[in-house]
Amino acid sequence: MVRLSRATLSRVAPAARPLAEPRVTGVVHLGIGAFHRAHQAVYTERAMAATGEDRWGICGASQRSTDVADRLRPQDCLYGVRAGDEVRVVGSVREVLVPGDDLAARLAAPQTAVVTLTITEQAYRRAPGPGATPGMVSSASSGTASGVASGAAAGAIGRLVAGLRARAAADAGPLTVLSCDNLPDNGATLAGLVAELCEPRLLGWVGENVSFPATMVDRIVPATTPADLDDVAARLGVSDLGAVVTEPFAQWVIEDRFAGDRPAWDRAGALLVKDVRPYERMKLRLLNGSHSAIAYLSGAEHVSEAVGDPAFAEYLRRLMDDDLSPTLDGLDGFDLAGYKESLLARFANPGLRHRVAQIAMDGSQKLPQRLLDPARDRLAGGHEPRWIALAVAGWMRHVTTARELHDPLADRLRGDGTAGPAATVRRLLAIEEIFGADLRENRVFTGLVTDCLERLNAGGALLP
Ligand code: CS2
Repeated sequence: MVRLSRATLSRVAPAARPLAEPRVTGVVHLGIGAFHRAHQAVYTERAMAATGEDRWGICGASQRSTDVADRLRPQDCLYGVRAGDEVRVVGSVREVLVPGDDLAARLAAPQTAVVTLTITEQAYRRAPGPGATPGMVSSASSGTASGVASGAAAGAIGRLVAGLRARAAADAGPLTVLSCDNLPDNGATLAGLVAELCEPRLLGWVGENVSFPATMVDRIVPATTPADLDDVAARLGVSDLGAVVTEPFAQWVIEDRFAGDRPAWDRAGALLVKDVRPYERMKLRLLNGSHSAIAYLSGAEHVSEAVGDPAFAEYLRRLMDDDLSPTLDGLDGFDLAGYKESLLARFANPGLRHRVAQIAMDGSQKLPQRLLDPARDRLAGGHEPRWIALAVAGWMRHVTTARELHDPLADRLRGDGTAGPAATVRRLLAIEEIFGADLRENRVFTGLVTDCLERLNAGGALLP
């Protein structure tokens, strides 16, 4: 089968061809994985289609490997997105960079007006130290230079700062930097980490020229499998090694605080608002929190199988209703009950082969904002967040028993496998980078998690 490219596009059904053919690169994206290709790249293409603009092509950079470049470059950066039964070739990506390419030059180009990032939670990690704070990310912006993140400095955020330095030197104009990672206050968090890596002069320039709006992004995008590639090829009539498979649903809420020009994402369905926080909390806690609970408790291989089990679906309802929803505010007039039902329906989508192992990765970086912050809120109100405690105990069982543990803190999490539940809970709750200094002191929380871990180890049912 011939490979997808501009030259072979004529073989693709007209309705499945790109909506736009940008001639200028206006957006640089750091972390061009499947999620970006199925989310921001799609919004950006639709925005261009809605306005007829052709200056919002995307230059996507990979953080570590050449895999995406190897797949997309031979295809002129075209790739298919299948959502439900619909497949369409997306045309917004113009270039893919690999580590070592001159990303700073792209960030310094005057036509670049926006930088988006999907670099995953762990790229925002701060090194433990005097400036590091419990729950790391949520208060990163209030840290001091002594807490500069080793990961952030060496990784994507360091590369972003190098690009800002080049842009300042070129006097190339204002820039908006949009974190699209699943973190609370992702804009301010990123701004704080950037500030820690800037010398005073650069910091002054950033303060005047760069904004870091908060965003909430949502679309379930499982890692692409060989079977997905075969399926998309059969539907498109050309082979496509860059294809992604996702759900029909997509949501993007963006704080309306741009430093300069931007694609008309509002014309593509994105919501531009004054305050993202209510949406962001709702999504991080209800969707991502449930996802993590599924990953550590269900025992299923795929999310859809987990929620197909009525007892497990009932557990998720209680988790959302009793422990997570009461911690949300600012959603007056919003149909929260409908949102929760729609989450269960999205999770149940049998067309999405979403492996729970994918969600289970990097739990140490996900737990704080998804489950521990709401647990704190409930504890502070005198409540017992027992469904959250169960998910946390599930995570503890996972990190102490998993054959392969994919987590930046793996070495500290594993343990020797001989400790009983109480000792395991004590040892893990002492890791301040995850649990802060407060949760281990909280008798209610410690008791709940210990009970739950005992119950899980004994093979007990999730619901009493
Ligand atoms: C998931 C998210 O892998 C995970 O941790 O919870 O990637 C989730 O699918 C997305 O945030 C959905 O928007």
